[in-house]
Amino acid sequence: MILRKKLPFLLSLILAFALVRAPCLAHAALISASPQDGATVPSGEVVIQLRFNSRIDSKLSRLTLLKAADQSVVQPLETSPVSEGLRARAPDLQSGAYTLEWQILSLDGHLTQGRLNFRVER
Ligand SMILES: [Cu+2]
Repeated sequence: MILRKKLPFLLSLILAFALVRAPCLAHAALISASPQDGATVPSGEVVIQLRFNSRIDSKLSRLTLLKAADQSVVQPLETSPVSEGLRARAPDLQSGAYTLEWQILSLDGHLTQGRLNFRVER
């Protein structure tokens, strides 16, 4: 009897929870990257492009290029927005192993970050 009275309340509580939680499923996850993780690309200008599963705030998102060996910053990357992603140019990459670090603010206000590794060879 008591349960029957409380049921609508419980259901609305569950629904409210689901609605609050729902946007969190939308925070940005990487869906494609160029160079891909583990790829080898020719030296010279390397165009970096990352796409995510949702729209992002490109002004508050950033890409950093590091030397894989000691994780020192190679160069700051100036990014430009592409649809649901970011693009950057690394003008003159020498042979070696690199780590690309990304930090992305999705429009739901959540920050996600990750990294990928690639090699540059002549
Ligand atoms: Cu989220």
